[in-house]
Amino acid sequence: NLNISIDSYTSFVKHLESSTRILALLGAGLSAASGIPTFRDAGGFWREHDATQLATPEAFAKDPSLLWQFYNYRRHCALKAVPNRAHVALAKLAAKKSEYLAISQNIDGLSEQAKHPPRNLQLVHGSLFNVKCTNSDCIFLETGNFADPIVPALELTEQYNISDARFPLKDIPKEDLPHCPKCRSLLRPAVVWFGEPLERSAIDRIHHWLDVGKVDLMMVVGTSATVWPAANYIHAARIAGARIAVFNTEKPGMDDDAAMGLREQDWFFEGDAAATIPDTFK
Ligand code: BJW
Repeated sequence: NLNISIDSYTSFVKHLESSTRILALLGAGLSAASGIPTFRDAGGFWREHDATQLATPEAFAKDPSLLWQFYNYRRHCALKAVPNRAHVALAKLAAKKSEYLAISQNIDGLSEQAKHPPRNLQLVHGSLFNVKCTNSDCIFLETGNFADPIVPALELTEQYNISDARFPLKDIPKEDLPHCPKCRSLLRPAVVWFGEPLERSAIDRIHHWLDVGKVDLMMVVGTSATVWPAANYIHAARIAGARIAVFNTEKPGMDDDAAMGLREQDWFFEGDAAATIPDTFK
């Protein structure tokens, strides 16, 4: 039951199939159909907390017990979630088009689970399954830690079922939160919080990709494009000649200054990305 014209869909698929250099910017809406909450709409609250207020170094410094309960819960949900039709279709597109690059703001690991080739997937906000030391003199980083719970104190039980806001959170002593095996300082999720720089290697890789030349198509999937520098890659692709295709449940502002200000030659596909992303690559 989608309000999408066949002509517009056909013209998009034709352009997609003939495109060589395709960039995609992926956001939380891509995983919405897999049951992962987004940040800035109805899903943007965890219990009484605004998720964007929790995603800061200040919130972690103030209350590491709260933050670890938030991230351990999200690890638990992401581990139970299954990639949806859009994750799979994009993974197939990536396997088919060697010059495709997906920039994912998502930390849930669902594109990876859908077998998106790593060579054309660039995470920019880290991963729920990577942890690093909070001590800036220690370089400990662990990738691919899928333990659930990450430490015994965070184990979800019938008595501590924090998916239900009526269950109280715990005040977990620091010594029971995840610790660095090297220096014993607190560990933290290796995600990018507000005010923190993105990994240099991620930025460099995207810039090198953009420097190669013309971009045929920019796909903007399930993101509000309000967070920088990620949102700026839409603009960079436009400057490099790309036509833009937006897949979102809500129409972006038509203001030219907005990251997604759409033009005549662009496409907007309204609805759940899991239903609107074409699955044309077998
Ligand atoms: C569907 C759907 C369905 C729903 N199908 N669609 C003023 C101006 C410009 C910039 C700044 C400024 N003040 C501060 C800044 C910088 C700041 C920033 O951008 N702030 C803005 C909020 C203004 N950026 C930063 O701080 C970044 N770092 C930085 O700039 O460093 C500079 C620096 C250099 C040197 C030294 C020090 C610093 C870092 C940003 C990190 C963002 N991190 C987070 C949290 C990650 C960890 C975690 O998850 O807990 O990343 S915030 C959060 O937002 C998360 C997301 O990846 C990111 C983007 O959100 P996304 O994916 O777009 O989700 P939503 O919810 O916003 O949108 C979902 C969309 O899907 C909606 O449009 C729905 O309609 C749609 N949708 N269901 C299709 N089924």
